[in-house]
Amino acid sequence: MLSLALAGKPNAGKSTFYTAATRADVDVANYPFTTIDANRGVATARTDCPCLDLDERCDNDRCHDGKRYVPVELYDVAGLVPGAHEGRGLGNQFLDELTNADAILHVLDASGGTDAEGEPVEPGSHDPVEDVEFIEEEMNQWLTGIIDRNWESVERKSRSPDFDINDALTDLLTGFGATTADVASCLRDVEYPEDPIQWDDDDMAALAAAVRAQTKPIILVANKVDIAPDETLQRLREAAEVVIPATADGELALRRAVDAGVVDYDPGDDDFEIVGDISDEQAAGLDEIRDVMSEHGGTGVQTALNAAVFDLLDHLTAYPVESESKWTDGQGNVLPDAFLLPESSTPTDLAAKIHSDIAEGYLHAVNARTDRRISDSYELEEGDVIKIVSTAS
Ligand SMILES: Nc1nc2c(ncn2[C@@H]2O[C@H](COP(=O)(O)OP(=O)(O)O)[C@@H](O)[C@H]2O)c(=O)[nH]1
Ligand SMILES: [Mg+2]
Repeated sequence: MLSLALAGKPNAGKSTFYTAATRADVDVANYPFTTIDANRGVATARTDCPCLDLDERCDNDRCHDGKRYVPVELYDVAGLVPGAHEGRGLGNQFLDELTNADAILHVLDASGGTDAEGEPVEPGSHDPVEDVEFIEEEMNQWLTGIIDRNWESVERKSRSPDFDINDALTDLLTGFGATTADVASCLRDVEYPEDPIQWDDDDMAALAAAVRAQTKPIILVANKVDIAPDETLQRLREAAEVVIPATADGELALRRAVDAGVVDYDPGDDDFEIVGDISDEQAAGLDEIRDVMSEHGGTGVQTALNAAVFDLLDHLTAYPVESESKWTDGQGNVLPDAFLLPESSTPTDLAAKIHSDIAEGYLHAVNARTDRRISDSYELEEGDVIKIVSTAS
């Protein structure tokens, strides 16, 4: 499963985001280090279900009237403070936990109500633009330290006649989630001395920055947009490539209202409907959320998850079926499964996701939308419905 991590200072709203996105029960409180251990839960990416092209919507649990929710793993990790790479706060533990993530959602308090150390302060008294690069800088420095501390092993290997710098660095960085291809691509981007003994701190820092960017892309979630000045949002947009305005609190309130049966809302919708009895106070609260949503096209929580999965990580959704005419599995369930795969994945990649036996017995695949057999090198597209023909199925 794809894995996303929520990173940021204490008090930015990570646990609120996590609770809303997974609806798991974690401590949400207004003081640093509430989240001591990594919390791991299941959130979802939202996409259009292929059943929109059928006469009837499918009755899959993860499809709400054509809105399909595909599971992704979400980590709520301990808050990071400046100097974490030197072990400040819960620094190293936090950074270790990020190693498992495919992408990072940097949750930032856009209201300016969290200071440089992650302590709650009067909103507006800290400039969040100063924090935009903080996560990547901490990670870069932390990774530089790891490379530096392990450099001797690379130097030792370099004395061997069949030394290959790419292999040696992959060995060093594999724990960080870097593949041979990642390392090769990073080495193309940075200039470095041939002989590992000649590498200095700057070379290691450049490699660390490249590997971090390659393996841990970051998206900025400008949280607490309900109390953030427009002017700050504007400057955040200038300071970061992708900024998703969000109100994690608003999303959590909506999901609780849905649970209570008083609101009709699907995560990622840009509006909601009140369908039950609520107090005047609740109505006023929901009105405020509605105003924020209409300004930003929703609460931003689902938007951020989607941006990470579909834009940052370039994934697509494919739906394996047994029957290419009915789009069902063997039990008659319509569109039973959805898999997230990297762009340019092929039917054999999908087969491997389903089961190793299916992949081993792979014969060919059929595009259920066209009823045509597709080649092994066919590149899957978002929303493809595919029958894998395998000796194992
Ligand atoms: N106004 C506002 N407050 C929020 C929002 N999201 C979270 N908070 C509040 O910010 C505080 C810290 O949230 P928490 O999720 O514990 O932050 P964490 O330390 O990053 O996990 C809590 O009081 C939340 O209720 C939001 O969208 N708007
Ligand atoms: Mg927390």
